[in-house]
Amino acid sequence: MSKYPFGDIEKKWQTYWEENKTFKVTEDPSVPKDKRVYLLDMFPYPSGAGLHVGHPEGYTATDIYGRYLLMNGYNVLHPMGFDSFGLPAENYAIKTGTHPKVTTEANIAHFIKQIKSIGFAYDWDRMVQTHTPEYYRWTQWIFLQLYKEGLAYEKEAPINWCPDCKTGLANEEVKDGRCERCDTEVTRKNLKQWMLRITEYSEELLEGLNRIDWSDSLKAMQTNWIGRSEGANVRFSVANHSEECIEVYTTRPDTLFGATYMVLAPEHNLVEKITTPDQKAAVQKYQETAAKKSDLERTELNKDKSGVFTGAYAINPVNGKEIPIWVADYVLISYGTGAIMAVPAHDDRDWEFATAFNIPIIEVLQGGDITQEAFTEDGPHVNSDFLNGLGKEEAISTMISWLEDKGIGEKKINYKLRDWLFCRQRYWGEPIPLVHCPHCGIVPVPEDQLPLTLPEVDSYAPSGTGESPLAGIDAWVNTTCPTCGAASKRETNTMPQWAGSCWYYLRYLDPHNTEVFADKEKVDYWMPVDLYVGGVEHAVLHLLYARFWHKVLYKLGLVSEDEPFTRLVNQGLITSFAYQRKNKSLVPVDEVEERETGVFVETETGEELTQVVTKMSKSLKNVINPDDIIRDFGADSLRLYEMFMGPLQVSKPWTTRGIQGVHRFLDRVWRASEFPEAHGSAPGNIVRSLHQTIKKVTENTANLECNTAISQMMIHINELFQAKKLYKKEWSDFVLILAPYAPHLAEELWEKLGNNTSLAHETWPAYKEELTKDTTVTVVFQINGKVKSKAEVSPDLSKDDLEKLAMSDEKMIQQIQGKPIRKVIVVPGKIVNVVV
Ligand code: ANZ
Ligand code: ZN
Repeated sequence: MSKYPFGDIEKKWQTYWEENKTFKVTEDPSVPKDKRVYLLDMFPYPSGAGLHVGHPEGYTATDIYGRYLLMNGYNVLHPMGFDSFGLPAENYAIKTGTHPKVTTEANIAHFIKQIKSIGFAYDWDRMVQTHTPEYYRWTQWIFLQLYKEGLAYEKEAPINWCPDCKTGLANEEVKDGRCERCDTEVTRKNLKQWMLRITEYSEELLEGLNRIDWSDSLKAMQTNWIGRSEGANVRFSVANHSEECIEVYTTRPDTLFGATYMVLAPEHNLVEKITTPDQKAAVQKYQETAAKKSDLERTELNKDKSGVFTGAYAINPVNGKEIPIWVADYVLISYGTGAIMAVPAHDDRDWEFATAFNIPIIEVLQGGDITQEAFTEDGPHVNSDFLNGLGKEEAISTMISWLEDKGIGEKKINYKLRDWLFCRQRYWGEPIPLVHCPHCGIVPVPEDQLPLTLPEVDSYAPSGTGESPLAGIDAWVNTTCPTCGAASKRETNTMPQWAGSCWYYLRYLDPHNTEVFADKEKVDYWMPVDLYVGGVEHAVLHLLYARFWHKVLYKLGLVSEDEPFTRLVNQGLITSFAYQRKNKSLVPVDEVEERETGVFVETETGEELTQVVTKMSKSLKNVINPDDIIRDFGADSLRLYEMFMGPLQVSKPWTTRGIQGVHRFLDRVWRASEFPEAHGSAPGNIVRSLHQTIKKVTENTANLECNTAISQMMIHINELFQAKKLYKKEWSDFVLILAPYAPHLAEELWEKLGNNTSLAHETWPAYKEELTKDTTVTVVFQINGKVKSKAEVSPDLSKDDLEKLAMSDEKMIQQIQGKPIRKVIVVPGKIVNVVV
C-alpha cells in the first residue's frame, strides 16, 4: 500500500492553480448581490521571523469557507497582501545600514513562498504592499482628504523620549518606562505633531457597533476604549480670585455636598495663578516630577497617592464652604477639564488621597462604612439638603437642574477616546504630503504630484533633535510652496504604521488603478467585507482606526456604507506546552524528557516538572515553524490540524500527537482511494454515512465549525474501511466535500477519478435528508439501571413492542429470574429499564 505522496501532490497542484489562475476573481455582473462575498484576512507584517502557526489559523478558516462558497455558486473575493512599513525593518537598517526596502522585500518574498506553500485560494493578482509608492500614493491622498476636512491638525504634544539615544520612541519601544534599546529611563518631550480628530467620530464609532456582527467582547473592548461617560461640568469660584473659576467634570454631581477638596492636574493653567507664594516651590517641584510619568503610571489605582496643596481655596457652591485646592497627578490634564471636585466618601481614589492627607470625608450616600473605604454604590442621599432621601439617578438630575438654574453647571458627555497621534519621527513610513510655507502656512502637496516618495538617506539613525531622519536631507526638505512658490520646507514626520492598514481592504478591490484609490463601481460590487478574521490584538486600535477612515470616506461619498466589516471573528491564540519547575521557573522543551506518559522531568536535574500552556516563545524553544510541519506532514495536514485543534475562536495548544493524528487520517483517505472499485450500487450504510457526512460538513463549514466537520469526515472514512471497496459515485462526492479542507489531496483524487480540470468550481454535493436517517438504532436493556443486553431495532419501534422485546431477551430473562417486576421505563430508540 502506497504512503500518500503529499510532497509531490502539493507542489503539483500549487503550480496548477498558479498557472491556470484558478482563483482569479472578477466583478461578474451576472452574479446577484447576495452571491458576492468578500472574505478578508488581517494581512501580516512581513517580519524577518517568517510565518508562524498563528497566521495560517485564520487564513485556513477563511480559505475553507471561501472554497466552500465558490462550490456553492458564490463569487468569492479573498485577497492577501502585506502591511510592510514598520519599525523592525528600520531598526535593522539602523544597525546594519541595509535599506529597509531591501529587508522588507526579501521578507515579503519569503512570506509569499510560505503562504503559497499552504495552498490558499488567494487571487494573487490583487496583492497589495503598503510600502510601495503605488500603494502609499493613495494613503497620502486619503490623508489629504482628512486634512482638507479639518480632521488633521498640528499640535504640540509630548512624545516618549530617550535622553540617551536622543530619539522619540513609539509606545511599543518603551518597556516598563525604559528605552527598549539602551534601558535608559524614558522621559517626555514636547514636539509639534500631527493629530487626527478621531474624537469627532466618537458617537458614530459607538453607534455603528450596534449594526455589525462582532462578538460581544470585541464590541465591549471598542466601547470601553471610546469610553462614553455622562455627567456634568460644574464651575467653582476661587476664594480671593474673583476673576478665576475652576471648572470640573463629574459623573456624580449628586455628591456635591460631599466635595471636601478640589484637585487640579499638574499641567492645569490655573496652578500658577492661584498657588500662594509659600507653596510655590513645593508645587513647582511636584510639577516637574509628574512631567516624567506616563498617564498609566499616574492613574494606577493601587499606587500611593501623591499631591501638594496650592494654598488656595475654592467655594463649594451648594453650601458656601471653603475647600482646599490641591495639585495631584492622579488627575489627568487630557480628560474632562483637567480638574475635579473630590468626594472622598464615594470615590476610591479620592478616599485614598483624603486618608493620606487628612482631608475630611463627608458621607452623602448611606449604605457603606466610609471609615473603612469609599462607598461607591447607590443609596439614599444624606447631609445633602435638597437631595436628602433621593436615590442616585434622581439626585443627579435634580442637581443638574439646580446648577443650570444658577448658571454654574450643565449636563456634559465626555469620551475617553483621544485624538490620534498620527506621526512618527521615523524614516520607514509614508511621508506626510504637506509643505510649510512662511507666507501661506501649511500647504498640501498637489494631488497630481503624489506619491511624495521617500528619499534615499545616508543614515537611518534618528537625528539627535527628535526629528525624523528625513529632516537631515536638505535637498528633500527644501522645496517651494505649491501655492506661492516661496522657499518652503517639507513636513518631515512620517505616518505611523497604522496608516496603511486603515484602508487596504479597499485597495484589494482595484489594486492597479492609477486614477483613483479604487473604482467606485468595484467598491460597490464587493463592499462591505462579509467576514474579517484576525487576531484579537487588533481588537481596539486597528479596527477603530480603519472604521474611522471608512466613515470619513463615507461622508465624502467615496464608499457607500459606513461600516466596513459586517462580521468579524477573532481567532484564538495557538499556544504551546512548556514545563515548570516547583519554583515556577520554566524549562526549555529541549531540556525536558517524558519519563513515562504524562511524567516530565528536567533532563539535567531529574526534577519532576508540571506541564503548562504558554505563548510560543523562542527562549522556551516551543515555537512551531509551519515550514517544518509542511515538510514532514504536508500542507493539507497543517491546514487540517489547525482547524481540528478546536473551535476557531478559542485558544488551544499545539501538540505533535495531534498533527500526527490528522496526517494519519489523510493517509487513510489516500489508501481508501486505492480500494478495488466496487460494481453495483453502494450498500445502505455507505450511502447513509455519506449523506450524514455531506449534511454535517455543509452545516459546519457554513458556520466556520471546521473541527466538527473534520470529525465527521473521519467517521466516514472509518465506515469505508469496513467496506474496503471504492464506490465511485459516493467517493467522488466525498472528495468534493474534502476539497476545501485538504485541497491538494482532493484535487489529486479528483484527477484519479478521471477528471481533467480543477474541482475548485465544481458543484457542492447535495444530500437527501431521508438518506441521512439511521435505519436501525441500538436500544439498551437495563435491570435497575444497569445495562444487561441490547438490540438493533427500527428507530420508530413503539413502546409496547420495545417492552415485549426486552422481556423476551434471553439475557434479560436469565437475570430477572422470575422476580416480580415493579416498573418498566421505556425511552423509544434508546432504553428499556426494568425495575425489579
Ligand atoms: C466627583 C465624583 C464623586 C466622581 C464620586 C466620581 C465618584 P468617568 O466615568 O471615567 O468619566 N475625573 C474627572 N476628570 C478627571 C481627570 N481629568 N482625571 C482623573 N479623574 C477625573 O469618570 C469621571 C469621574 O472621574 C469624575 O466624577 C471625576 O470624579 C473623575 F463619588 O467627580 B467624579
Ligand atoms: Zn506659500
